[in-house]
Amino acid sequence: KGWDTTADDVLAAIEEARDVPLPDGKPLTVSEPTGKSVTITNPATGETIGTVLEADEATVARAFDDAATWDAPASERAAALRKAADLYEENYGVLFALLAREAGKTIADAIGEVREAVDFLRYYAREGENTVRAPRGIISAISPWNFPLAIFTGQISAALMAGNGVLCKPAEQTQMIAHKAVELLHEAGVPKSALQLLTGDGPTVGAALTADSRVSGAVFTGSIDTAKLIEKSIAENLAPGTPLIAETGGLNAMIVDSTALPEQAVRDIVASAFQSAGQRCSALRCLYIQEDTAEHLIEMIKGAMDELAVGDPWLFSTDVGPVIDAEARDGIAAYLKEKSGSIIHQLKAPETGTFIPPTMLRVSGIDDLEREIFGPVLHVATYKARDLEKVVEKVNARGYGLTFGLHTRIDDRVQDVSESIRVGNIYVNRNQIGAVVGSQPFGGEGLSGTGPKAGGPDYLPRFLTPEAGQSGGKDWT
Ligand code: TXE
Repeated sequence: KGWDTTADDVLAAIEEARDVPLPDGKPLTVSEPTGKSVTITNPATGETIGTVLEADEATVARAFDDAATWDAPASERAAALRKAADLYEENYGVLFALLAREAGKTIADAIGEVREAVDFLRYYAREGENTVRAPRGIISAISPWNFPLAIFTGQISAALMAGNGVLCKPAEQTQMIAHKAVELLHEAGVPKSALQLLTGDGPTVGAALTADSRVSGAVFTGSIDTAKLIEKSIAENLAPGTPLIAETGGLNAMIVDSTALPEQAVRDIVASAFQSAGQRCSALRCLYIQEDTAEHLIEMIKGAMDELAVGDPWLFSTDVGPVIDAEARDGIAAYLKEKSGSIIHQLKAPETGTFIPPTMLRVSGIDDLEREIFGPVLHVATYKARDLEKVVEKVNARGYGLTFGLHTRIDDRVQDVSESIRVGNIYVNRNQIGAVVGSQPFGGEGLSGTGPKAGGPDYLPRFLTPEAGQSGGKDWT
């Protein structure tokens, strides 16, 4: 409880979880679900690890009929979410196993992810405990595969704590883990009518969840293209002003000037680019190094990359696991083939499973990145000291605004760059990695999302009806 668990406990749980049978998934709806069965594959091995019943349109329609807001006092809702946090912790072995086998997460990433999910539950329980404002109604929550437990739990726990009824749809690749999470939330006391899980695909279930006039708000994390589709569907089908919280991708940059401490910068560069196999929306995509120290730093990055162990996510020694599926692998591999002339360092990766070897490419700048490559691929550019402002302008001009990293020992530079860069999260002399629930809320600007930042004080209130005098949710987009 509360993570006073010892390392020995964790090791024992991981050992036990190695062979734990994984639960099959299905919609967890009030009415009996119907649909078709699909198999789920372990990305590291290609083996089938379970089956999931995916909802059809009729199941989604019945879920809307059965959906209800959670009309218990806020203190009762908070108690249930805290109980769910305890249950997540008690079940961490099976959650690790699901994260490793269904999502290809390394053990270190799985541990971090369970912690983050637990933090979300406790954080929103506390944030919403004293609220008196009314919920919006029924919220659709659509989540991605890259944080299949943490983002999924963060979205639904905030909406639930505000008293809404929630219909949630996980990504196709990670439906079993969502199933386990919702089972635990129901066991903790969240009513089935207030939280229904609709396993299924984007075009069927996702689209239905954002086109029904009974939806009062939606929350989404995923690709920009899907965010645009959802925005369009909401505008066409739902009441004017229906809010959408969208968190999409980024083309995240980092600047390392020649006053930076090289060992620290290199450690942070490698973590920011390759942790979670580069499949974090916060991940470093384009590194700018000041020209006079660039060659030395690039050699150091190569050395640090060589230390990365790529392979079986279940081994404690593994740093980089597979990417999520064959489609992702083939897309990234085709990109690397096209850019093969620019590759300056590349590791080896296992032949079986959907692996991409960590790779470093030389580019002239962020302009060379056509789109977000969601994998362990780092682009490196150099800049002259006098061009620092131009680099910042170029990064801003790309229109994404999620994360940005800066390594320098000049205080004025920290201030100048922080003031001019337009992103949601800035990381100075540290790794450029994600959120810390409660203390480092996370979210982007521009093409990266609509805000508000998850894990911060503005997030949960957006699931409540606006206070008197506020316009009906216009402040959302
Ligand atoms: O995303 P999708 P995909 C980025 C990343 C990645 C790319 C594609 O660049 O390579 O997106 O990933 C649901 N109506 N990120 O294809 O399709 C879908 O079922 C409603 C960044 O996996 O956007 C899933 O639950 N919903 C990222 C969710 O949308 C629909 C995380 C996300 O899938 C739908 C993931 C529709 N018409 C991908 N179509 C981040 N920001 O962290 C699909 N979905």
